[in-house]
Amino acid sequence: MGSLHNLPTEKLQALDASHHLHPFTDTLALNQKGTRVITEAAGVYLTDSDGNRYLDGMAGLWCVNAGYGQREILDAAYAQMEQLPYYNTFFQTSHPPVIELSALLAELTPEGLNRTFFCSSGSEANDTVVRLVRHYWASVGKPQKTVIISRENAYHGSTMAGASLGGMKPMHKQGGLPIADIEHIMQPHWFALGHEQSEEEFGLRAARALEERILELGAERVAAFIAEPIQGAGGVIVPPANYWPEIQRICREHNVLLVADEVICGFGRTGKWFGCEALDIKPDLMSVAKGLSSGYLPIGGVVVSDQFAHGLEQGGDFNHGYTYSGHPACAAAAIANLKLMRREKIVETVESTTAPWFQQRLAELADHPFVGQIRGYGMLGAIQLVPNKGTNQAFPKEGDIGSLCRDFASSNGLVMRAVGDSMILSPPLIISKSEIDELFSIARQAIDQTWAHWQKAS
Ligand code: PXG
Repeated sequence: MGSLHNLPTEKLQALDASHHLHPFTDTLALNQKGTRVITEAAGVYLTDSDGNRYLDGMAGLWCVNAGYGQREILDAAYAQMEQLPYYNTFFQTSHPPVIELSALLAELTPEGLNRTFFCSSGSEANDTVVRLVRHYWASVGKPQKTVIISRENAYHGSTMAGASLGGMKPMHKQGGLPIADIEHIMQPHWFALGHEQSEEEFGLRAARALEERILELGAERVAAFIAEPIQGAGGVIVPPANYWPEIQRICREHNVLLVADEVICGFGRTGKWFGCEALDIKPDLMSVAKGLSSGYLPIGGVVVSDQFAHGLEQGGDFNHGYTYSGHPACAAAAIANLKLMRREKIVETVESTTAPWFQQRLAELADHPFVGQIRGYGMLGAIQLVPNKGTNQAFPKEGDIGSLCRDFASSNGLVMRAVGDSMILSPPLIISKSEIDELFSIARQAIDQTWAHWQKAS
């Protein structure tokens, strides 16, 4: 434990303000307000440096699937660090944890996806995807297939390639992105974009945008389509039921690889091990991270199909890799996490018991006068706040109301994320039914408070 652990909150905040640059943050604004300093966690609860307790409705950043304080994950990482804290997987070497994890993933991932390239995060996984798919097509004699199609409002990470694949305009603006040969099509967000059409008509329209772009570019130039089965950071956007089957058909017909970004959907979040299984998608590649180790140590990877791996083998050296590809302690934590999830039947419990309860409690918020739409799947939920119920009209300044609701929630003891004016939930998968009740009672209270504030102000 660090030596600063017992400092008072103001001292920690002052040091943080002086020396720490935070991700996705307006530094001046944050430093005026001061950070919330989280000091410990157990199960689904966090504690801050003032002793306040919060139900973590976001599982950290959509990652602590097994919940906090799982002793066997800690023990596995510690034991591995004692035996072999680091060795690389370059230059014809390997080590037992990375071998075991690769084999375990092959057991858990959908049929035909049996090999994994390791890295340390979801962003690195998606950078690896870009290099892998371009090298694959060059290896099988189609080097002109370089374009990767993604979607507006997708999130695929913060590295240059990850942010380029992502469809977040404010990210593209900072740093001259996207990099070359990345294209974006519309997202399947019915509430925001297709409200005047039926959900089915809109689902087809959103999927056909992919076909139109492939035809515009020429299929001989298109390497892959990448998408999250359900968009997470974009606002928990569950596509219409006919979207994915149509995407699948289009990729097959035009010989375009299908990459599922499972960084959020993977490892039980949807009630199946992978979002692909829940939505019946057959990807050629899957990016994974977050829930792979339940966030205990940083690890990610790209899992590829046998057919893809065989193609790649035709291309000789793949000139790509990270010092920490398959890091032994991170691999050991991931193995322990996956074994725990499998033994405790955490994914099965989500599917049969806790996710249905979570979705039922979430759906009850639909009749709140401040709620315009409920989106949800498995242990993912979004509560879309609107000024005029029955319309998809936005608030005058996007995000202010969402942030206010988030702040009310945290004052009441719940971490709930705001994406614009959608309130987002993605709790640890070990959450119990009574903890789900507690979560929704605080969420409703926060929405009531935000609504009261809005009515007074307008
Ligand atoms: N793909 C998806 C689908 C993600 O959600 C990444 C890739 C990148 O993973 P890394 O490990 O490089 O962060 C993510 C990450 C948020 C939030 O505020 C979401 C993510 C990360 C940080 C914040 O919702 N998702």
